[in-house]
Amino acid sequence: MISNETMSASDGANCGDCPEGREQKACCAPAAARDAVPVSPPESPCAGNLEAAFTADSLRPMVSLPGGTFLMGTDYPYGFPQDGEGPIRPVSLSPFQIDACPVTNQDFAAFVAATHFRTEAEKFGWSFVFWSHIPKDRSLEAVEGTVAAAPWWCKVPGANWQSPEGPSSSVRDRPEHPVVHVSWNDAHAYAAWSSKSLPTEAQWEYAARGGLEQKLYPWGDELTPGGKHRCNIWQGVFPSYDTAEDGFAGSCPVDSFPPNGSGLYSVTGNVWEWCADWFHASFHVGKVLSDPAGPASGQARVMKGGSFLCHASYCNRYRVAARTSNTPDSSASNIGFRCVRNLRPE
Ligand SMILES: [Ca+2]
Repeated sequence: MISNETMSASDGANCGDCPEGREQKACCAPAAARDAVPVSPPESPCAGNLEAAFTADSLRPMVSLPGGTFLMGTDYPYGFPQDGEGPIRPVSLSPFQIDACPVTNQDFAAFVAATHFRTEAEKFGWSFVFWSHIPKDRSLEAVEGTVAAAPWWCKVPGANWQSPEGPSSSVRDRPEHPVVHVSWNDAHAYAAWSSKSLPTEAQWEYAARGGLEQKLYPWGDELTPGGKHRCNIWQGVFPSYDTAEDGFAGSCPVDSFPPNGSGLYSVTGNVWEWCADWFHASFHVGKVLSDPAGPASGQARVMKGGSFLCHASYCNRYRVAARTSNTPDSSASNIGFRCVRNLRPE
C-alpha cells in the first residue's frame, strides 16, 4: 500500500536548483537514508539463471587515453554554479583506460555469479524506482513510500538490480542495459573484483569530452544535431509524461547511440555514473590539479552524466561538466557506473 510515509532527500541527493526556478529539486536520484537494520531479502533467482553467456569483465572493451592537460568544468550560464561546475581550470591527468560502456546487467551478473555478492538494495530489501515505471497493476501494493521533495521517487520493496521495478520485474530481457540499483559501495566492490577502480571525476569528465574542448555534450554544443538524438534523456513534461522521442522511456542498451570521439558509449543520459571522489562544491577551487581525486572525506560521492530522467525544463545535468552526488549506500533505478584502470606508476 502507498502509505503517508515520506522520506527526505538529503541535500547531497538533491538535483539542486533548476535553471529557471532556482529552487531545490530532488530529481536526480534520491538518497536512501538507510538508517534501519538491513533485512534479509527473500531468496531470489541468482544471476546465474541469466541464460546469456556471461561476459568476463576482462573481455569488456576499454578505451586507452593518453592523459595530458584538459580544461575541466564550465561557466555555462544555464548550469548550476552552486554545484561547483566551475571555474574552468586546467587539469592534468596520467594515462588511463576506461570502460567503453557502463557496466551492464550481463556484466554484473558475471560478478555476482563469481562472488555471490549481494548489493545493498538486496541487503536492505528495497530501492528507489521512478513512479511511472512501476507496473500499473502493482503500484498500490508495490510502493511503500515516496520522497517528500520528489514524490515521483518511490520506495519499492524487492527492487534491486535483478528486479529493477520490483519483484515481478526482471533484467532477463535487458542484458545490455546498464546495471542499476547499485550503490557506490556496490560499484566499488565490482571495481575491486575486476582489478579496476571507479573513475575520478576528472578522469570521467576528460573521457566524456572525447577530445573536444569546452563543449556542452560529448559530441558538441548542440543537443540534437541535425534533429537526431544523441543520448537517452526525457522528452515531454517532467515528471508526468515522457514521449520517449529518443526511442526510450527508461534505460536503454549501452550502445544505443553513437560513441563520442574517444569511443565511449552512453556517456550522458541513460544512467548516472558513480565516480570515486567525495563531493564538494568548492574543494577544487584554487588548487593545483594534477590527477585530482577530490576531498579526503565527505558525505556523498560524485555522480556524472545525467540519466533518462533529465529534461531541460527541470535538470539539464546531461552536460559533461555537470555534477551531482548521492550518499554511498543509496541506490535507484537510474544510477550505474563504469570503471577505469590506472596506468600511472603507483
Ligand atoms: Ca528517453
